[in-house]
Amino acid sequence: MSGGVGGGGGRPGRARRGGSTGRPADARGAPAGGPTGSRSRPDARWQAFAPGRVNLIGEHTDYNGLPVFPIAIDRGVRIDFRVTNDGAVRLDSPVARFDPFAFQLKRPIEAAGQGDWSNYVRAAARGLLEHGVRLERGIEGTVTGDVPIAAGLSSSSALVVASALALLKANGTTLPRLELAALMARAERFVGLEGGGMDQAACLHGREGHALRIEFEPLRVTPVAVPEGWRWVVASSLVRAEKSAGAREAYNERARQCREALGGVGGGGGADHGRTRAAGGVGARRGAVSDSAARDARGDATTERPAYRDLVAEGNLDDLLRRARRVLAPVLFRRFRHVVTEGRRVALAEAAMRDGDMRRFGDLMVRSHESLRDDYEVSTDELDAIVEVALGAGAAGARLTGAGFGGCAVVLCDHRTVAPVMEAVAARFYAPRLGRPPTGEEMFAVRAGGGAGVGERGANDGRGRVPS
Ligand code: GAF
Repeated sequence: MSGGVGGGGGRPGRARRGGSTGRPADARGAPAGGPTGSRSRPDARWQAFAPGRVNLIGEHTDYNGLPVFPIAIDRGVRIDFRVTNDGAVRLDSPVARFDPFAFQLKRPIEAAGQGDWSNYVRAAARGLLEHGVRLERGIEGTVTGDVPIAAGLSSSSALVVASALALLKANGTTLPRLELAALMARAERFVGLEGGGMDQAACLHGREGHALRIEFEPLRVTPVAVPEGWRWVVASSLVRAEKSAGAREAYNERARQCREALGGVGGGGGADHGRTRAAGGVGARRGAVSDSAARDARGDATTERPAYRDLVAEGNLDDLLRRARRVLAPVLFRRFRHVVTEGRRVALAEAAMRDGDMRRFGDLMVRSHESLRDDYEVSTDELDAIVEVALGAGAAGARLTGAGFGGCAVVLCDHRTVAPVMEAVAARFYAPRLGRPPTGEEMFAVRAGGGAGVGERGANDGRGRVPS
């Protein structure tokens, strides 16, 4: 097992934090105090469920048009709802800090204040309306869930997708999953994060026992069976990574730097160079699921610009990196090196999983973490510490998952090492910080779960999944 993660300062740059408290943010000890718990809603005939995701490898590659490799998890967001005829959306939550809200399904749908949770529901409605979906009936209901929020597990995309499924059901219509994933990825940018398309695609295409290779331009999803006997453990760094707040600026800055680096290496040098092909592979018009369609729609298809995918496909990565080092400023070179090497690691990791070689998979996770820490500068001391403790206790691999800047680490264990690894992380990471063992929302084992769905509440199979 390769080491070298964690420990000591003096490394190039640390991620700016979304706001570290060093302790849980709600009375129940959840890392982020998400819309958890359940509330009886006797008048709600329907339920939409959308899972969170854990990205196994391929971080900050999606908005650069390179593949990712996540799992949907067996935790998610539920909306119990009834259909209304007044064209309004009215939702509440059992969590006190999430105020009830209402808005009309009429364009334009205005944003609420920054950080307001209703913006994710508004984003879904706005995306559907702009896509030409007629939304005449509304929904009234309650949002609950068990995926910690601001934890890098994509609770926000789960809320966007669950909202879209509820609105589609209320209006008696559907969209193909790929199309809906691409649409919701664009729609979620309403909250201001220049995200790629990973989270919404993973949420809609999850398959039990399978990881998902997600490619962009055009959007494609290929399930890959996780070998028997391997488990993923998720451990919160206790640092919130709010997509709608502090982490957003740092994330968007990375996206800008990637475009600039691509322009430099590709020959254009301008900050905007390559933007159209590096924007995450989520189409721009009704029915589109590819960025080529988006380029066509903007009338710029004739300007062929470099894409990370083309550069990586050119062959020798060392040559490419030598060229990049010559033309890029140091910080842009490091961002560039992360993106292209991470793209390569995704392909190697998928091959390792298909070969059943999960030790190799774990090594690649560690390389990914090191690159995110040193080149992309999105890790934190807390994430590094979890990775170091987990590897020291026998985990096959560990890395930060999601955007970073806080959030969670994902740890790969064979079934025999799950317990010792969790014990070590509890003793060496949580005990000194919390003075108590972690709750089941701070550290937990996850399975690769199924995708989002909507149906009658009675059809719920007991784990939140409903027919699509
Ligand atoms: C966030 C974004 F929403 C994703 O699109 C992805 O870029 C991820 O950060 C980093 O890999 O979850």
